[in-house]
Amino acid sequence: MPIQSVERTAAPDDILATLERDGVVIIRELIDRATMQAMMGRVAPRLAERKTGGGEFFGYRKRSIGALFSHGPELSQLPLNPVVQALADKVLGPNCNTYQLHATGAIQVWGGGHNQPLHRELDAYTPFIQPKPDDPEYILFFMFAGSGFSAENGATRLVPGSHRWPADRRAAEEEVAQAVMPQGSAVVWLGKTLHGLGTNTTDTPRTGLFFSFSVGWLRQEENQYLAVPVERAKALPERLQQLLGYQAHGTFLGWVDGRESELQTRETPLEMFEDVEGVGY
Ligand SMILES: O=C(O)CCC(=O)C(=O)O
Ligand SMILES: [Fe+2]
Repeated sequence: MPIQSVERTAAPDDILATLERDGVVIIRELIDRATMQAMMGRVAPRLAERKTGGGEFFGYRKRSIGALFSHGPELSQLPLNPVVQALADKVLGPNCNTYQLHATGAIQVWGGGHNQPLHRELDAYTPFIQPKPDDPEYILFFMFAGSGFSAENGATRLVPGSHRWPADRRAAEEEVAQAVMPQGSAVVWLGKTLHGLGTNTTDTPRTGLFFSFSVGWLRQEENQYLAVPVERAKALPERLQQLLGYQAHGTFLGWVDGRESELQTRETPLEMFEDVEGVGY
């Protein structure tokens, strides 16, 4: 089954319906090309400093960087995009008080490697969390096409419908589809959807800019406080600071001893602290 794609002007509820049905959806040209070129201008030099490698799991021909939002102000637009926020609100909102950035970066696939083994974002919690078809969603992943993604250059391979599979079901090759999409588009998938990077058989690299969100009570995959320390985070938009984790989840997760710092959220959690006795304030 091919991956369904929608226009960026599609209603978020329609995008959500496809995402919930298939576990994956492509939003075509969500970011315009000029903006994506500006973002690429920030990340491409950083990727160029990295060695090509990644071992067996990444097919030996990968270059990557993390801490995506510390590489330039343009990049902040990605997680703050209204369509991105609407989807995250709908998918993760019911399962937490606040969701957070989980992992961020850019990943480049060069020619000559092999397909990455299919895996799930949720696998980072193995063996403590097993993917179960009816569990709530804990993770939502966005991969933006920094270059065009084609079948030949290693577009992400995904298995539509696999978010509803038992953990041990293996995908047959004919169940795998590729996220072929023009530059600036985004492929969005759920934490339980099987996926992996594809093989690049061309002589130009494929580049993706990615970030995921997780429910705010789960340990973040990338340590956001070290990736974007307070001094750097201060320069970012307030909503992005919150998404990085500079906010509490409800009253009891993420508090800091008596410090109502600039970077703790100014909204509900701090007000709630004033009403709660015995939590260090
Ligand atoms: O770059 C891609 O297409 C997917 C990468 C991926 O799934 C991973 O690195 O875990
Ligand atoms: Fe992955």
